[in-house]
Amino acid sequence: MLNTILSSALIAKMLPTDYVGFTFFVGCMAMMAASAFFFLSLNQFDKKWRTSVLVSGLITFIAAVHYFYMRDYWASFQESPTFFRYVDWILTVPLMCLEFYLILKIAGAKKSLLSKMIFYSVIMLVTGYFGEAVYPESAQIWGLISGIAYFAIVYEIWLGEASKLAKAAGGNVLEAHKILCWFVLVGWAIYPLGYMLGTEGWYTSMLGKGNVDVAYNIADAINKIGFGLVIYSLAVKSQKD
Ligand SMILES: *C/C=C(C)/C=C/C=C(C)/C=C/C1=C(C)CCCC1(C)C
Repeated sequence: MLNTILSSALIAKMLPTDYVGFTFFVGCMAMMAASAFFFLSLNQFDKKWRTSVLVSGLITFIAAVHYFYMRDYWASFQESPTFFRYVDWILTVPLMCLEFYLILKIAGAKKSLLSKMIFYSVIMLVTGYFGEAVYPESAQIWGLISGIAYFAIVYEIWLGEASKLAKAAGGNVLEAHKILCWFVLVGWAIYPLGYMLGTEGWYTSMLGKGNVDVAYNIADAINKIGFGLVIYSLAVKSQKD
């Protein structure tokens, strides 16, 4: 009786050698701390920048909640929490597109730019989910479609409409936009790498198998918190001028 109660305890056991579980745990704390930081800083900004910093906080907060679920899921089943992972992404990646739109609004960014970027990111994530969770036997095809959508986002911000708006805005906005572009090109590239470690395809003989969750957890910490900090410092700098 006592055993049953204990084994269905609220907190799952974590072994000291469970390094994947460790990255989930650190992920929870980092996302939570970052959210507190962004939310508590809101008062120092005027209306124009408050929304952007608020969105940074929402991104890390949504991730924090998902990390609590994912940490527990991993600890209970020693299995990738793919479903929670993609729910997290489908909520947070569009919010990251919104960040681009919000900072470029002063240069006249239109809603259509936002819709276009959200559209690409939904394609990228839905096809990625199909390859990882629904049709793993054709993971490479789904991964390819997802990768094309990813490059559409990269194109948009580096060379497309978004980059032109950033140049028109100039100053701090242009500088922040450039850093965010690097996040998307380099930081986001960790995700397809993680996907290739966790699925079967032409790349398997080259890369071997690895733990997807470690890759995704590291990428999330870099991209969600780092991205938010770029927005935060843009707001701080712009407020001074
Ligand atoms: C906070 C979460 C972020 C920024 C998640 C980003 C996710 C990606 C850029 C995922 C990309 C993928 C590919 C480009 C191909 C393989 C499938 C995905 C979904 C892992």
